[in-house]
Amino acid sequence: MQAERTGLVLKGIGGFYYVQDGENLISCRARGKFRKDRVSPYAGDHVRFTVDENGEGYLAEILPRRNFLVRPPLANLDKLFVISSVSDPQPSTLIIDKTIAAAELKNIEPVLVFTKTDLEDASVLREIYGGIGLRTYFVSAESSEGMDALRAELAGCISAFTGNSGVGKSTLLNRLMPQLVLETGEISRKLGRGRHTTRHVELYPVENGYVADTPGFSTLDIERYELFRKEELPGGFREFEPYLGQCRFSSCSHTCEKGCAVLAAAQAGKIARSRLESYIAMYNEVKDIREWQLSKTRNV
Ligand SMILES: Nc1nc2c(ncn2[C@@H]2O[C@H](COP(=O)(O)OP(=O)(O)O)[C@@H](O)[C@H]2O)c(=O)[nH]1
Ligand SMILES: [Mg+2]
Ligand SMILES: [Zn+2]
Repeated sequence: MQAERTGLVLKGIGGFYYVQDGENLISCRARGKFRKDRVSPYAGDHVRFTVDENGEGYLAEILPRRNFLVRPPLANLDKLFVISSVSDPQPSTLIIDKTIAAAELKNIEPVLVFTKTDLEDASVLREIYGGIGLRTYFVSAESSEGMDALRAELAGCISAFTGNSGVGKSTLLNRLMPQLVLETGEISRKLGRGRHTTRHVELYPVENGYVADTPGFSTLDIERYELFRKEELPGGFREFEPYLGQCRFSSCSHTCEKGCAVLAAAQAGKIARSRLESYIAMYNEVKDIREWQLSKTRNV
């Protein structure tokens, strides 16, 4: 038995976890201890492991996580790329805003990507998302607009792409990593199995970092598993920050109250109407959530 080493889990399939250790990718089994503790190693986990005399690896411990997502199962993300197409399918600002908020509240930096700019004018989206304090990219795999900037954004980070089926995630990943050949919409339609893609999450090396492909997961999965407390919800909307604490009532929910500085800012055009609408819709969804319902998806 060799000494314990540490490495990064890139994927888990069929009971094996593939751990990057310098140049090597070592397949490891999880010991019974993990099942007993009901923790599963996720892609993105830093783990301690040993390798026996036959070269078989065993996971010994998952090191503390900085953050994690439940669906898709990923740990220690630096950035969550929230991907929507400007058209085909039409974007939903509510889903975009929920996903941004989920990332913010987990201390994962959200990065916005709008794809298929060759299909439709994106000026409305530029107006809404240009002013919220997040890095935003408009890209097209057809015209190659924005591809170099996007590649630079991935450098040195562990990132995940999220977005609904058909927005162009796999197409983007294939373009960003020419050595990769992921199945895209066109091919899966031809094979008639678009809806039956596997659900294994894998980190791929890119630009001195890693990016996760999350086939079979959609932004809706993140939304469903990441519940918020109503008090923390404003933290999911960066552009509200200057106005928080300025409302007449300290208990202001920023949904309807007199003297609300957030509502006044929206009225004055300093906060986009669709962003405020998303906030209010989310507030109404979470205001009756109980503490026990939250505990399952908390980081700590
Ligand atoms: N016009 C246009 N179509 C695109 C672009 N990117 C992807 N597509 C098409 O959109 C469809 C879905 O792409 P895919 O990468 O499979 O989406 P995913 O489900 O998010 O992985 C495919 O038919 C792609 O060819 C783009 O920039 N412009
Ligand atoms: Mg795909
Ligand atoms: Zn208020």
